[in-house]
Amino acid sequence: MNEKKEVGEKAVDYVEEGMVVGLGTGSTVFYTISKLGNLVQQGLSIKGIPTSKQTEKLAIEVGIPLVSFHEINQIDVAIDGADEVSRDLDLIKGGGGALLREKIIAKAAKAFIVVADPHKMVDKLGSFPLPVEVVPFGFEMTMKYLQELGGSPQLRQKDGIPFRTDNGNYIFDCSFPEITSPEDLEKDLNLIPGVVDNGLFIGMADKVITLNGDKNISIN
Ligand code: ABF
Repeated sequence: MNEKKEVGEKAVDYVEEGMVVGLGTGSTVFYTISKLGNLVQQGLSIKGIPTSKQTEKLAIEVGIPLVSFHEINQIDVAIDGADEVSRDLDLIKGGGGALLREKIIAKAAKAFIVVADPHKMVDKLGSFPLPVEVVPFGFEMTMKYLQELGGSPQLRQKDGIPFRTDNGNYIFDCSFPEITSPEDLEKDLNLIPGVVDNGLFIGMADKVITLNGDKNISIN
């Protein structure tokens, strides 16, 4: 079985009858959502709240009933992928461009479970360029402020034009020579006018499902 499928499907063990489930975005949680769809067909009653339009479409395809924030008081569990996972279970997310909705949903969830193939596990965050979502207005200035924080921002492009998130914003993929304090960097970035949010998820993950050196499921 492929690694993403193995860890993605394992996450359904944490979903119980009647739960509201935050549905992440990406190629690993794809398997979680697909398996949840099978379980729904077999009679499991859950409601999903998607982190992106792409996931909304997938959830509808596999038959998971969806809800919006105005219909719920809380999310029982959110399940999502990551681009990097540190030993402290801090994360870089946003490679797929859905970081803002992912963070809103992870924050609102009683439990936040990350599904990550073993290549995502790192000693220290920062090899993966940090995605930073910015409003288009004045993005040239926002870029300068990102540089002043030590970053090398690249405006994400798709088909030769700036990539737009589901919220209509741009993404800077921002390399830092070293991320010494992810907590401080997350806050400093979000203090820049024009920055909507960034892909550092610090102290948010309750559990990470991955594979260990022997390629067995490992729950951290
Ligand atoms: C998502 O998972 C995003 O934040 C991230 O970009 C993506 C990457 O993971 P995968 O390898 O599962 O596609 O949550």
